[in-house]
Amino acid sequence: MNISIYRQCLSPFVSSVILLGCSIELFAVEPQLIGNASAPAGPLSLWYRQPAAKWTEALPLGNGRIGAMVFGGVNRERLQLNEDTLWAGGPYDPVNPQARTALPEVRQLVFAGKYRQASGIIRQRVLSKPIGQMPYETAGNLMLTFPDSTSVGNYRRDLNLDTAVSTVEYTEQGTRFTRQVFASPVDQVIVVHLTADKKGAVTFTAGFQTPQSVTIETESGNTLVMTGVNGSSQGIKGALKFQVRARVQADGGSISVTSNSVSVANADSATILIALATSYQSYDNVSGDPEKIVKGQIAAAARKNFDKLLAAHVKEHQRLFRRVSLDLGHSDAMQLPTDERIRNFDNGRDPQFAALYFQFGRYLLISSSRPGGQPANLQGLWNDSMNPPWQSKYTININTEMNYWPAEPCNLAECVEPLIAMVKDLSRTGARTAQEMYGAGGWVAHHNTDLWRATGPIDLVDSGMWPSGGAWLCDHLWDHYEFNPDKAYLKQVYPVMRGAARFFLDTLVEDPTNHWLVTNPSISPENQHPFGSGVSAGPSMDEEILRDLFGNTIKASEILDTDKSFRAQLAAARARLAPPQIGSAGQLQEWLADWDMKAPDIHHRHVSHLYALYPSWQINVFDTPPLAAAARKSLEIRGDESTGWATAWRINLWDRLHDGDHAYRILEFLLSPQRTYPDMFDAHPPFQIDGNFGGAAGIEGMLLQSRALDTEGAAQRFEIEVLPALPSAWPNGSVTGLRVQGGFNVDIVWNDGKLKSAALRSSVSQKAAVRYGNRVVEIDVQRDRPVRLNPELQEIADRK
Ligand code: FUC
Repeated sequence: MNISIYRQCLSPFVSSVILLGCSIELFAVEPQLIGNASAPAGPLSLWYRQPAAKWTEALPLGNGRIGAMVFGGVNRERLQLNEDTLWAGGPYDPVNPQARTALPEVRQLVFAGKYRQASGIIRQRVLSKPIGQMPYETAGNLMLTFPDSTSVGNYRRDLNLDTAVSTVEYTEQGTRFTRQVFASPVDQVIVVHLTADKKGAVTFTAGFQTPQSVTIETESGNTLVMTGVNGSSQGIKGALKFQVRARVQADGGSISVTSNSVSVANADSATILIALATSYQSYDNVSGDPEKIVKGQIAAAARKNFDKLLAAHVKEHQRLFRRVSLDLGHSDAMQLPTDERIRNFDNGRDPQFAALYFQFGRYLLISSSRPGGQPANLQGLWNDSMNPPWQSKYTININTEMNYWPAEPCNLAECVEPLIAMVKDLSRTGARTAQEMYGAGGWVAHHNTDLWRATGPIDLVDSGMWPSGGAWLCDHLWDHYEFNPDKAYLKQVYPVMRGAARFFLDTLVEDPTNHWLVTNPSISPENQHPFGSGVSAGPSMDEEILRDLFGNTIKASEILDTDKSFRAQLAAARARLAPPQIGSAGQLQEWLADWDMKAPDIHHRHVSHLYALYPSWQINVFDTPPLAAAARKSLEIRGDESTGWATAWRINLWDRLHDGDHAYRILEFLLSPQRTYPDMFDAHPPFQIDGNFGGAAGIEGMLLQSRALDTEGAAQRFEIEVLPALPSAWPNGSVTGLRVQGGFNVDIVWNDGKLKSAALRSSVSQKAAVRYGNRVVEIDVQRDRPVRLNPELQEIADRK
């Protein structure tokens, strides 16, 4: 720890700090809380009768780019701050130049069954340098210190998902204090508004505190300024400048400053505007001017009053959030604080809590992934550490994909834009990796990436040596087209899909036993087979991902009417991929050979080979019943309870098998204190946001699913299934505004566990097959004219 960091940790606002590693858990003395505050109005709030004692009790706010975790302390408020480009390091290229000669040797060893030896060579000569990627970092905290109170009444803090505002309220000696906080996507500032119901009652001191290496000063008699350089990691020097500014405004009373604090005394109300920026422009350009950016943002926001800032923020949030409503039933449990509802969810008497969890997932995506920003990372946007678990990076062997599972069906297509932008970046950095490591064309990304779009294999052989991360991400480029058909968009991303496919045409090799085309070397993400390693050729997941990548790229080229000969090459290679196989236990095989039951961990959290069942449709109950039965067997062998994200994946898989009650039992575990923290963040454990998103997708998949049917050439046809896996726990309910492939909007109402009505809307005239139970009906949907269907799937007359 250098001296400047040491100094910032000893700011006057910290009553106690652990100096080793500069941890900033605070032991502020909080007052006694008296009285039982009641639930806030409206069903879509998280709320508590006490401040957050831990980070996973604090409430997340974000505008897709900057965010805060609000603790809600009475004597001391902590707003933990993030900016989505504040990562360690700078532009770097991790490719190991020795890989090019090592890989042919590895391939031979794998085909000869010498897996341990192959692993040894990969470890020494193939893995990247450095062997890890860069961590996402906290910016630090804005601390607000209030005059000490010894007891307060009617304390409540909440997060309203419908307005994206967090509020803290309490009464002290007859005065009611209120604090509102939000992160505005319109004005690009975090706004804190402090009021009291008596004049002259607002008094506090604001100061920054951070584990970053920074200088802190005050400016213009009302503004705190923190300026710094990001951390270095694994020999990659910090190359980003950043600045955080907090401007304090007061109505009435007075403002004073010291060299590192701003104080407000006896004001009627106060507003703090917080802006954060770094010099990051792109993965290879760090020449931005953060000071200019934050100064401009604060100056523009300061020209608006609080009500205007709030109104613009709420309007923009609701534009996205209100597209979908979900009603799963109401009960008295809705009056309880959120932490109690998590403890009680498995008593089956709180159906609205599942709807709240679903909407919290949508809220988190809106708050952590907006156009122009970075995609949601392992913790979305929120992180209080300089080296968080798994560096809070982008793990693309499941976690990043899962973050975006709810996006399209839950009507948040815009939120996918940062992911699409990242995949475009990866197609550039990954082209270098393809060429230098493999001597191949196209592009490749292994199991992880970071802000700098590193694409080489990292960490351990059994996680890193996996070439299919970029290929899986391409599913999301294609899904975005299918859910929002727009040829101009498809034209833009087609070269990226083509490049991903090109890499595999250049690197697939023939498996000597069956003559299938397989990846080699590869792994089945993070699972070991029985021969002391994870390294193998053609693990099922790779073959499944490539079947989709090649199939989708062929379809895209047909729709765009381009690339005929490349399309023919893809079709020929696709026909030679290894087919799914059923093993001796009746399970879907995870590897080319029937190794599953002899693997060291048959309950492994990853269920990679079940990719074919979800998110893919290659295996499904309609077209491939024996394979669906084998996938079911594999799921039963793996078991229901796992880490947060792995539990959420299992819910989606049981949805696809049409077993809503089984999916629901797993949902009960996901929403229990074992997998859900008091602030409803998902517990891997530790906190990882993928489980929140996978859980939201799992709830959606109980109500609605859609798939592309096999069609020739450029034609496309979709089947929309309503209530495919409705659990008996939710006999009555309704949902509006969900989306399916083809670009339809769907509303559903059900009663006594049965469909009452379904409504379809589309912005273009088209046909769709609609399925409910065993009935499938072809429906003609005219542009912008909703079609309502009864339980027999007959049109209800009035076509307004
Ligand atoms: C994958 C998983 C781990 C964890 C990590 C971030 O490697 O296997 O469980 O979620 O990503």
